[in-house]
Amino acid sequence: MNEHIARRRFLKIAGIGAGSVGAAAFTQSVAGTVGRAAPQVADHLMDVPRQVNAEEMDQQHEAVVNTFLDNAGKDPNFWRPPLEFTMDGDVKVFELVCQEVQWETSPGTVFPAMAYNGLVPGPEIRITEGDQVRINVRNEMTQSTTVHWHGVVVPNNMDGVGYVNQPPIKPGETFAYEFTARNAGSHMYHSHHNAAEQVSSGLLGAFIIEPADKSREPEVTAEYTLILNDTTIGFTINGKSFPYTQPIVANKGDRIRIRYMNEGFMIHPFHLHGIPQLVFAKDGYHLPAPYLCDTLNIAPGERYDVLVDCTEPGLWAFHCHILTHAESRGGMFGMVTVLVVNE
Ligand SMILES: [Cu+2]
Repeated sequence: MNEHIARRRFLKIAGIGAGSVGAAAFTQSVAGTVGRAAPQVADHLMDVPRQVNAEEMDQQHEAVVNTFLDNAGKDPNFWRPPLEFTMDGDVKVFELVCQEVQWETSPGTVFPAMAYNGLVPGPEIRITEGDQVRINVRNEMTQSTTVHWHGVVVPNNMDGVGYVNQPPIKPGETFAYEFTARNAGSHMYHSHHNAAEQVSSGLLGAFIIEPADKSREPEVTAEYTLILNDTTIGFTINGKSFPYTQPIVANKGDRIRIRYMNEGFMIHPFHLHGIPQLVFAKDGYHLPAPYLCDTLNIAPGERYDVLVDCTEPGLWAFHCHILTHAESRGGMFGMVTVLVVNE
């Protein structure tokens, strides 16, 4: 890319704000082919025939990047706003509804999916250590489900494994999960009934418990949660595949926090170009010795918290480094986004 084009692209998304909050209820527009089967890696590798010439291949790669730039800032739910709650005495009450939906991951690619409150992943639930919570889970799907609070210390009968801790929540039923938040950190919630199908189809979300003592938290300009998923609806970050992922937009001098969560079946080594990542917590627990890296391997079920000091201006690719999760002959796809550092 020559300098002129690079500058134009940089300006195109410079100035887009950090993760939007307070967005209204999300309505997923279904523009493409409904019910398309999950694309295999081989399909992606072959989506540009081998006989195309270099110019045609390059045009397709450029078009995908341009779609990403054009879509920047246009998905207010990509960085999930925290779920609203009501108070019942001292208890914070959240409502989750499980539904079968059609979910578009990238332009024209729509999958049959499962959603909490219409979103894949579900809404972020964010509370504080010591909070008493009740989460009412209503099942409007055609199969039973449960919810497991992954990483969260809960009473045994609230752990959400079908027939181990509770009978499954049958279609049409509601189950109330109640507990007090005891361990701060970056946690998750997901189905634990027919979970291989239900979690990979979208029944997953971030469950963040902020520490009661805020002095334990690093000071940051902004924070972003990247939930990784694979298999049933393809390689996704927060339910979207490149070019429908969103960039992280920061200013030079900012310090940002990224919470990684892997809800997929595969390991995803996340590589940030240009700037190292300081890993300071694993599975919600602070590390005794934080460490720097440029590629962080995230296994299924794991969460990592990292800090990025945005010292280097420009557009920095940020992607899974298993390259079949990120790029094909047709251009970048799947687990790819960009960190934009404005001068
Ligand atoms: Cu990957």
